[in-house]
Amino acid sequence: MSAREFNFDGLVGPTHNYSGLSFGNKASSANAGLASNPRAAALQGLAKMKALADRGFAQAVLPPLARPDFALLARLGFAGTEAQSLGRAARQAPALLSAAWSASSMWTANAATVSPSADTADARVHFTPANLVSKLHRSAEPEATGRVLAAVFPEGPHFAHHAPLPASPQTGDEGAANHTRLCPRAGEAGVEFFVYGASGFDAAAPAPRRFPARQTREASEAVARLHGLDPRRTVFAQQNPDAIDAGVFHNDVIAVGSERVLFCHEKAFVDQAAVLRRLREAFPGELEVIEVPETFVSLADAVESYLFNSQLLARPDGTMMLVVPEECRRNERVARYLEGLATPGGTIREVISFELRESMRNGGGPACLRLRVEMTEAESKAMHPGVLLDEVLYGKLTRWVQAHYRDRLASEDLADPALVTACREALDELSTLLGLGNLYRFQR
Ligand code: SUG
Repeated sequence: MSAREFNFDGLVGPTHNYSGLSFGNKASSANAGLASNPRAAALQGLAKMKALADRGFAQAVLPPLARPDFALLARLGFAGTEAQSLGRAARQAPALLSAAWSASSMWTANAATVSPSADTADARVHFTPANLVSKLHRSAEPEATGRVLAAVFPEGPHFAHHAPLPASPQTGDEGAANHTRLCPRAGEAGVEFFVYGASGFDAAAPAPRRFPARQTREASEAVARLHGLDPRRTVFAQQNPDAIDAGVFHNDVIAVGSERVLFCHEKAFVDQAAVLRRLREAFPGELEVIEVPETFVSLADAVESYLFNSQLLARPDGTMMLVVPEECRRNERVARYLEGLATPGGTIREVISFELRESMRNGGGPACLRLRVEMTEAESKAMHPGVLLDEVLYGKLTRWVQAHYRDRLASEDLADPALVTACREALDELSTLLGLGNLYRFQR
């Protein structure tokens, strides 16, 4: 059956800020305390969406979650009026306050794991929101994310929604950032490739020493079971612990795959040759692997440039395009590698870059900002159409950002009740603009 990949980009929320909340994510730590520019961040994300939509790719948008998360603050002992809760948290535990304000839902690659109907036992598209237990600010996302996904993809004959996995470190799940789907062509059955950082139970298994592994093997296996995947076409592999220790906190910082192509660093996986052999055996057809050697691009360069956090997109004529962040042009070795990559007869024919500096400073590149959902025509007709990005929606969202977003946000702003009001007004208008009704709790 024919199908199409849709990219659902997270719209950057009005509270985008740099709070250094993600130990193990080097950009997040390095930029902690910097003033952010939420307006520029949102416009940069929208410009990428628009450019890809203009090139004929199916592009949609997912709304940000409402922040600050007062329920999180209350659970942490900051009760009282909203102003009191903000004030107390600012004085007593600024890191917890930042967590409640984080706009991290923008990185929709972590929203959920999605399996297309061509791979699942009941021929429905399956969604499991990631529990994101590894970081407090991210662990506050899954429930609301599940509501957004259910509003966009109504449960029924086409879409199936699961609850996030139990919120324990042994079942830590980071969603599509640690999951790659490969297939001969959109719509055909493929291989689902799950990459975990450590085992939740096996203390003797290899594990990173410096930075945490966020995804466990047990979580990946649970998602595969829930989605009804065929074990013969499901491959599990462990991420190289040295890569995690070099700052590769998600697999999508070291590998990206699309259709019949896997683009990865040579140090992405434990026992990489065996992993690639298993993938080739499971793949229904000829899998092409572009493996980048350390001598061309070191792990450090991969983390600095986010070369592999690119979007590998199959163009309508079947050739591939790579969407990279501008940082790849700024890194001399990566820029040189990319010059040789796109050739007229080659697999990747074109490389285009985008300025996503605001998101990149928190460790979020082009691939982090999008959740891929492959849908047949019938499935795409069953989804909520209001989030599909066309010229008109792009214009509306751009004007909405310009009207509501600040161009500077610093840590002292997070105690300001006026920012709460401004965010609610913005999101209230957004839910109408996207036709999503009363999506947010504060609207009820
Ligand atoms: O979870 N950064 C995010 C970046 C997520 C990137 N996503 C993928 N690779 N798919 C994270 O570490 C930083 C927030 C702060 O420090 O304020 C943050 O959450």
